[in-house]
Amino acid sequence: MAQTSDDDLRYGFGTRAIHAGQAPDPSTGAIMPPIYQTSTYVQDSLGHHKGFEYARTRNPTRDALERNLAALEGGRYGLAWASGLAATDAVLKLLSAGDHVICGENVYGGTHRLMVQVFQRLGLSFTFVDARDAGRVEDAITPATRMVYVETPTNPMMRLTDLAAVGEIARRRDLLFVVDNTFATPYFQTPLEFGADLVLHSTTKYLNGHSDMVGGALVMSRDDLAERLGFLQNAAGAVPGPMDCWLTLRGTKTLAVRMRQHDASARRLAAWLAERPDVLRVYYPGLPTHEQHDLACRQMRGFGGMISLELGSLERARRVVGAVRLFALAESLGGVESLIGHPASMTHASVPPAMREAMGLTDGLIRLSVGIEDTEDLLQDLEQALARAGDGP
Ligand code: P1T
Repeated sequence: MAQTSDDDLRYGFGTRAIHAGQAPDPSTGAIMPPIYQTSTYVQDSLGHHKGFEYARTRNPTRDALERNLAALEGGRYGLAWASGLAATDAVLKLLSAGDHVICGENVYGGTHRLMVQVFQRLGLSFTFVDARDAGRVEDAITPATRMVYVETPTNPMMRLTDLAAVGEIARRRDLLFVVDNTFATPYFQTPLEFGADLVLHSTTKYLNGHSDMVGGALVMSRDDLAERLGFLQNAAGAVPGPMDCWLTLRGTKTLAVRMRQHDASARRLAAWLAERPDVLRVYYPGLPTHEQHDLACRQMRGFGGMISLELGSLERARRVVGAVRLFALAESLGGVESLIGHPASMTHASVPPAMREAMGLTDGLIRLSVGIEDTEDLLQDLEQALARAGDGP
């Protein structure tokens, strides 16, 4: 686990993104942190080494990434993982058999799968609630509850959790509050300031931003959590390799400028889509018609690049994803290139159909990850795809 310095936290976001956690290499002056592609470190003598013993435990490239991510989230400690789900896996390993978790009912399908198909078998129990309503989170608390876990905005319904309200419940009832901040990124939202204990990322997405690796991260300020999660990182070993850490570190340098463009294009596309009669609903927190738009304005500094659309039927969804030319049909999100996905059959296929239907995750829903291509090109691509898909069912 790597720790931020006061120096790292002194600057504005764009400056931290480029400089925090990394200094020119002392031996050569290389401005980029080297990729320490090594499994082990030679020790001077028994019990005497330079702070690095074995690369599962520590790696200097990973240290730099962990410090950088912690500085971006405004936390003291960062921990990098082999994937976003490896980070979630570590968070759940903070608990013991018999413990209960309250989870937002809309989370990434793989998060739901990990909870229900892996950790439930090991003795944890889960209640999935509509976390748009903080009251429902509080009502679900039992004597065994230890953790509240939410995504905000959620994947793919773009629902929000009131971070201050749930943060206050978690503090009062002594529960760990975990927030998956993958969709918003720290550029637009910093959950630690609202009382979250742990911020989780799939760094695969916006933080890396170039769709060329898979990774995860946790950021926190509490010493006890940093110590235990650092222990778990080494004990269970789901660590990212140095090359992937380096790619993520290169990605975060441009996070601020990329997020500004994702956000600007998504706002424009969402407003345009919302006017079209052949699009039944647009889910985007930046739209004044989004039912939690006011909350978005209170706890977010922008709305990001993810939009979901209701097209009314599986057939129309199929035609639109088949007709786009620039948007690529693929899982994942947050890269510079625009992607289109069908959550019901792709990212959320492992969520039981009844649960999907109940939250509006229908077979007619498609999800856009708006990239940073020219906005007009993206708009024209969607326009021709919707026109070719027609109005029919
Ligand atoms: O894929 P991985 O790096 O393991 O991250 C899992 C994860 C965690 N949290 C959120 C909000 C996510 O969206 C994801 C991964 N999501 C996709 C692959 C997707 O296309 O939605």
